[in-house]
Amino acid sequence: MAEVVGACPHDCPDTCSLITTVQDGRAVRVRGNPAHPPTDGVLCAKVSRYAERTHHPQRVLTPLKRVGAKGEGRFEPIGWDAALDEIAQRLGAIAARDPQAILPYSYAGTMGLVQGESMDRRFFLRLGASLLDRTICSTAGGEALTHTLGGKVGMKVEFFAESRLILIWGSNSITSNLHFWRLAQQARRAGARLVCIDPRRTETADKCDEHIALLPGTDGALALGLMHQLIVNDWLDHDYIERHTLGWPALKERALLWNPQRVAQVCGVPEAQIIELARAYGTTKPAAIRVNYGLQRCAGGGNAMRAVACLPALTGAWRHRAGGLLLSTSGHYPVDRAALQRPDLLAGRTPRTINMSTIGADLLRPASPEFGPAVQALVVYNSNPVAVAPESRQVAAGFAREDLFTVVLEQFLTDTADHADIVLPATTQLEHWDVHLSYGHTDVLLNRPAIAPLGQARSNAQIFRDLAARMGFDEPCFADSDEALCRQAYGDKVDFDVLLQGGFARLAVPDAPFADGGFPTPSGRCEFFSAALAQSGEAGAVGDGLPNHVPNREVAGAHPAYPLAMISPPARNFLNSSFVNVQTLRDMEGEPLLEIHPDDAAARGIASEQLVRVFNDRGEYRVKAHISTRARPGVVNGLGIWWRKLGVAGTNVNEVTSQQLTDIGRGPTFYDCAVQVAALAHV
Ligand SMILES: Nc1nc2c(c(=O)[nH]1)N[C@H]1C(S)=C(S)[C@@H](COP(=O)(O)OP(=O)(O)OC[C@H]3O[C@@H](n4cnc5c(=O)[nH]c(N)nc54)[C@H](O)[C@@H]3O)O[C@H]1N2
Ligand SMILES: Nc1nc2c(c(=O)[nH]1)N[C@H]1C(S)=C(S)[C@@H](COP(=O)(O)OP(=O)(O)OC[C@H]3O[C@@H](n4cnc5c(=O)[nH]c(N)nc54)[C@H](O)[C@@H]3O)O[C@H]1N2
Ligand code: SF4
Ligand SMILES: [Mo]
Repeated sequence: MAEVVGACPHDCPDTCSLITTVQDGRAVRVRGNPAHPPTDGVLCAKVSRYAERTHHPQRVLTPLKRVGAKGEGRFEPIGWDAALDEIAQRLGAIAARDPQAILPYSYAGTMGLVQGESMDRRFFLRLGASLLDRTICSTAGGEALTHTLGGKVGMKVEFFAESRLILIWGSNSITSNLHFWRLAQQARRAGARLVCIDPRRTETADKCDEHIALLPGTDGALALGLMHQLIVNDWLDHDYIERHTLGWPALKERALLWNPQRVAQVCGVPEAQIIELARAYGTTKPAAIRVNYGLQRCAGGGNAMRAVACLPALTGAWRHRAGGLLLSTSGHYPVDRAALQRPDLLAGRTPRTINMSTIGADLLRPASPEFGPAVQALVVYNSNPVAVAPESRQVAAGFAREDLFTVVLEQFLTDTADHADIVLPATTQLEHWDVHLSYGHTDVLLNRPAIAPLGQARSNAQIFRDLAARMGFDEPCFADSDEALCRQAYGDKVDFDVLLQGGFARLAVPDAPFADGGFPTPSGRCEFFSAALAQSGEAGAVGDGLPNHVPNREVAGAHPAYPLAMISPPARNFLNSSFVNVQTLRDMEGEPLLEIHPDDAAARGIASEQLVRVFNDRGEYRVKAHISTRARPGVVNGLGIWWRKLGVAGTNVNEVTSQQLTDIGRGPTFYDCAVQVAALAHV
């Protein structure tokens, strides 16, 4: 029996410290590390099942070569040598014509710096492949925050426990940020008031003191409405505004256009609720905002995030360590990305960039002078785009192209792996080294392998090292081991011996980072006005450099044929599309569900638990209707993200989502999606 300290690799703000119990070379239990304060000995239900996921009978354990049609998922095992030879030969031939016809596609299946953004990046940079704009989750909010506060920086999560008022804004903490929720409860026991701002009545909303069920995509209007009330009631910190902000006169003028009556109408919530929220925010100290990515998956997501991020500077909330705002802490980490990724390997070449959120359209795009060569080869790892990318009909058609050479590094035969020409078996977190940052706390974590790789699995870094050798890339950086890469990630900024001993190290981050201003923006102030945004014109029609309300493209009730607005937030027992194939977790989720309000169901003759089709011009998916007041009238909630092949009729929620992008950050607009719902016969 041995116990090995590791880190949770998943795309979750909590980045827990794990302890894996190993018996006879097998991981028998994964639990939370009680010595790591943010984890506090507790894991979510999903990762408590990580041993079940790792030793899953359907793990891919050898390289596979396709024998059926693309998408069918029929493969036969081949040896590593044959697999690597074929890939090197195919990629080499394409690269000889134009390496930009090769596209890497990856996201945060693991957030590890080594298995997610080191040897892989070196490989593709050396090759001169197309670059990937990794926008699928957080760039709208992340870039908006950076244009306002100067980086992905903010409150330290532990101090939420001392707040007197917490706005949980666009986040279902119990589902997707469990360890923050513990702190919020601590605050509540000490007398704090919790307010949840979310179109869906989530389990988090149930447990807050108040729930503001605004229409999707109206957060910018709500934030401007709060500013209006702060101004007219003079709940402003004039000294803080004067010394530490930029652009207040112009923002003030805009905010004064947003009286409670107008905001109530746009947001679809009672006027009194807005006035009361503003009073609470304006008069309670310290007040903290836990904003999350749920509000930025729509046309105006960037502007909404900017409007929310202006609020703490108006009231001077930043003066207190338990006041301010937290979206992401990842900007606090001194990661040496140049050392890990080696952009120098481009050697002056400037490949084109392809946005991962429009992969459907881009795989179907022919060569043209503007676009460059058609995509001829795709190497996918740490992601399951066929299930998670918007507008599945196009994504699936792109992946089904017979002339596209597709390699997928995976642990399981996902919807994406089913479309591969070659699948390479990847290790899980229990089988490889890695080092981590977090976007919800401020500790660095080390992940030691607890068990040897299962079957013939290899780590991503190992696979790209092997491919580099096959392609004849002989720069010394292609020889770095996974453990050496772990050390390079932070260089001398983090004491690696501390990581080796305890599994984690704390970053030195000030308790109240902006108590005295000092924002890492160009002006050093909280930038209500952003010159960079005004110049880039990125914020679209309202690109005047000030936050505004940018309405959804697909507003509820606006389209005669598709009158319902659909959002598709994560399911509690899955992590994006990971864990959908873990039986015990799938049993907890039951079936793909669409929550629909009783009035909307009655108007369509939909009975409880009846099979329905959800559709628009982009596509159609099938789910069970769950009649529930968790959905507000006019809005349906299609909980995500099922594997298509485990869903109903081979579909999932992304059949209907769109490839339109956000105002800032080129992000996807999953929650800006008009649909119609119709009953199907009982099956
Ligand atoms: N259990 C579980 N945990 C997860 C994930 C998972 O799939 N499952 N995914 C992980 C990932 S990748 C991420 S990015 C984070 C995401 O976590 P969060 O950033 O918290 O975002 P979501 O959970 O996507 O959405 C949060 C809430 O936003 C609401 N919402 C939708 N539209 C709007 C809107 O217009 N305005 C407002 N105010 N709210 C809106 C949704 O109803 C949802 O309840 O969670 C991570 N954690
Ligand atoms: N409709 C709708 N769609 C959404 C969202 C939504 O809210 N609604 N959320 C969006 C968001 S926030 C995100 S972040 C994306 C997430 O989308 P993805 O990043 O694609 O996340 P997952 O679906 O979890 O898929 C990750 C895959 O990586 C694999 N993997 C894990 N570790 C490793 C490893 O070490 N090596 C290799 N080779 N593979 C590994 C897992 O087995 C899994 O299949 O989805 C987006 N899609
Ligand atoms: S998914 Fe999040 S809550 Fe669950 S173990 Fe990983 S970091 Fe912790
Ligand atoms: Mo995400």
